[in-house]
Amino acid sequence: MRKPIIVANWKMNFLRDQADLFLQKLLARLGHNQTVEVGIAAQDLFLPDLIKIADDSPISIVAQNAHWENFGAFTGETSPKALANIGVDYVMLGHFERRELFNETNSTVNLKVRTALNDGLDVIVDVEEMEQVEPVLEGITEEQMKGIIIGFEPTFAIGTGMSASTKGAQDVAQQIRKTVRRLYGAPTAQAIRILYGGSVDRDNLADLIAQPDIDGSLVGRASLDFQTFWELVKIMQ
Ligand code: G2H
Repeated sequence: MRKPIIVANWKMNFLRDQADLFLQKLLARLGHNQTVEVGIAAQDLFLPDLIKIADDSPISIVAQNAHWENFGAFTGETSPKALANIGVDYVMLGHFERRELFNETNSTVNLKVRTALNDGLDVIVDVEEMEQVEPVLEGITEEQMKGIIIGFEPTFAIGTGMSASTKGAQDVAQQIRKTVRRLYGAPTAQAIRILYGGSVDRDNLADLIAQPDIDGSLVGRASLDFQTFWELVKIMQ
């Protein structure tokens, strides 16, 4: 049984007080509900505050990126070991915007995935197409796959208001699961969580998460308004 998960990808939005208040409100509503995992992917600056606020709650705190080295002369970068050290739960790697705007490739994403897992961070690794799954997982062991969630975000749906069709999203999620089965065997394929992202909103979430191979969602724009995001969490419950 795979636990559903919804992740708010705030991208580079909010100021500190807004981020803190959002999470406080979310905690107050969510209580200790454990039927759905809720993740907040925030910019690095906000993470220490959010970790403190989410302490001892079912909310997971997610970084939006990290480097593939832990220490060294990499001005402006964030160390995955430092993220693990402050108590971050997951790091999201390979998001389309990282690939498109910051020249990340399957091979740099793969390096980052390997380092993050070695540092004890769980990873949400994003792909825009099926073909990216194998290269970003290269060298990851069956045991390490327990720390991986795969996010599928088709390029045309990212921030456009045009989600993939329910059937289209399910078809790709099923293909991804088949690829994981071929690479790691049936138990890993059965256990891994696959998320859909790309213009998820109140109108499409229920149908998407009803699909057998979609275990949750990554939500960008619709996660910036508290009430809207809360309604999405309720749909997931
Ligand atoms: C895709 C998604 C969140 P949005 O990037 O990861 O954003 O919901 O705005 O399409």
